[in-house]
Amino acid sequence: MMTKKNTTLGEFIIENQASFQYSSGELSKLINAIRLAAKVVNHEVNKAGLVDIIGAAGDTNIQGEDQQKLDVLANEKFIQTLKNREIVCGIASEEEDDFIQVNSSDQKNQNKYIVLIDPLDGSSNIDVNVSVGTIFSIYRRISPIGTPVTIDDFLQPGRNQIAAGYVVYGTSTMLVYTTGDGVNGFTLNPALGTFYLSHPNMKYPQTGKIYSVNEGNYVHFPQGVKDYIKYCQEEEDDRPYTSRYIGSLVSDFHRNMIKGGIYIYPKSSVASEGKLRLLYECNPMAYLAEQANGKASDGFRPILDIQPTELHQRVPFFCGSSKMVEKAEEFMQRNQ
Ligand code: P6P
Repeated sequence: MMTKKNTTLGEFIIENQASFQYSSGELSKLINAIRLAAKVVNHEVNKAGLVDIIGAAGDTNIQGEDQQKLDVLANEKFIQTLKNREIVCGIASEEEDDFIQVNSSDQKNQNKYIVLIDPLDGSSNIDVNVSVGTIFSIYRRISPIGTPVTIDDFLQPGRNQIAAGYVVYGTSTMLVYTTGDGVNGFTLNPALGTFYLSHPNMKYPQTGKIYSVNEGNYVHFPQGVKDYIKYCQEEEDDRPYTSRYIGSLVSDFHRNMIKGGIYIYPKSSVASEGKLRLLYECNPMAYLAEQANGKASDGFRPILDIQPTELHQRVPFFCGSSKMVEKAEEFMQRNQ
């Protein structure tokens, strides 16, 4: 794995393409397509605050088009980019009720990859200038090449992912991804429009002192989560921990991977399976976590081992430093 800092993402992809099993260059083209879409969305996200000023004439932009919500725009940009480059046979998105069949112009449909995306996670944070993110997950199709994709292509367990990653549109814009050989982070130089390898071989610290959970829901949490939160707040050993909750999954995940920590979105009496989606939020983040020596579970079993049953199903999510996730699971199992 090439880890020389300041390598560009393009150079990195080429250098490491050979290390990817069954490399046919398609995955590299796919990562490049995501890179391009990320730059387009980054531009829109960064000027979001100016829309009211630019679009002073009301809810239309200078082309007279209806001013799109950014998550709708991000969804369209990622889908359009993936379709135009003819490298996938199917796409699923948080913004789309059903999966999208992608036919090739030669009608042979020889493409073998499918992509699942949350095009702009946490988009409600844009109005208050808090960072948001794009999350993506890539699988090889399991139905025969050349035939229409089926729902089963999308309902594969997360363990089958061949690549996953996120873009965090924060104080700087970063693309962080894995193809199964570790996790690498690339920072966008906006002046050049180039991503540079800034965080090679990212690893979760084995433990940490940060816990990320929306404690406003405390009264609704299962007893095991309540007990773990109280454990984090006790004055003992390396505790009390620090509570940090941005309300943007990719941002909380990213900070915890660098500093050590745990993110929890549990089920509750008001959200029977939690809030986060298995296929395009929890599975890709769980794949990244495990590739970075972290852990991700639903409180009892690894996220990546869950057999999906529906495209938009939700699961409880415990993710971060391995020792912290294991401790939280102890409290969950004690109260099962
Ligand atoms: P709550 C954003 O809507 C999101 O999907 C995640 O990015 C974030 O961690 C979570 O939901 C925040 O949800 O219920 O705490 O506001």
